[in-house]
Amino acid sequence: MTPRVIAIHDISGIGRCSLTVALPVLSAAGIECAVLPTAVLSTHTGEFEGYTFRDLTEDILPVAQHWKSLDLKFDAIYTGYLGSYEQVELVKQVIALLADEDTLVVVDPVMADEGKLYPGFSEDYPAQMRTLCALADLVVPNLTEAALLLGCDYNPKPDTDQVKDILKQLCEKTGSQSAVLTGVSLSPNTLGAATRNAAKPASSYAGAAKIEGMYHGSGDIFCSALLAAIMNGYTLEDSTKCAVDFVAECIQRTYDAGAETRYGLHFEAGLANFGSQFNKVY
Ligand code: PXL
Repeated sequence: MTPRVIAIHDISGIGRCSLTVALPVLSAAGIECAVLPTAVLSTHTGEFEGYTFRDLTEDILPVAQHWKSLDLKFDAIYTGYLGSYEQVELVKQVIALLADEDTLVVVDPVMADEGKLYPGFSEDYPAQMRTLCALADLVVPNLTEAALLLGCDYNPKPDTDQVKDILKQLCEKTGSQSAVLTGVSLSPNTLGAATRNAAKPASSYAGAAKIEGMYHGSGDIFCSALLAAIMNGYTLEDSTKCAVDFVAECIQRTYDAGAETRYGLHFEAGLANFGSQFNKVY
């Protein structure tokens, strides 16, 4: 059977993030992606002024209840950018309604980068996000989000031991089974992600050649590719490597195009190749 994932994010029409990357990346990997949009925006909220925002909070539970009535099985529930406290509460209810004991719950606690909360999030949002992480099998924060979840200072360049400690604390303090920490640079010329797997609590690291710059939506592409690989039976460590490589390739293509980074990563030309590595023998 084709694995089925619920992706709970906003749709930002321009900017290649959230559902406009989760859907194509998961589909290319042979995964059915059931979308549960939380809001529709004209663009994402970083580096754009005057964007429109249509809130879909009222639709979240009715959509989930309809899916429940169809008696469907969901192999994973994947949450990303959520616009408010209320949406976090509703997503917890969606998980309670639709996840069974085999459903992998993946929380990307999208709220901050480079030491700062994204526009529109209040200082107490991280504590709320932590309550959602408590329901997760896997959390996928960047270094800023990890610091906010743990209530500690943001360190943009942790060393190997500090990375291990952040991962351990993420699992112990949020209650998530496993964690993948993104934006980790363990040597001057690499950037990648570190992993702590509940099944064998040792840390691992995957890096790729670093290109300077802040690329919008790269976290969303990373987490979508990570989940695509996991759903195709890869281990957490191999999935992390696969996602790091895919994001690095997309960043290189975007850089080569000389594109404005707020328009997101040029991932499209790499999708067929990304998908072709999976057997998709469902
Ligand atoms: O890429 C994360 C993201 C998703 N959705 C919206 C955003 C952002 C980051 O800024 O603004 C609407």
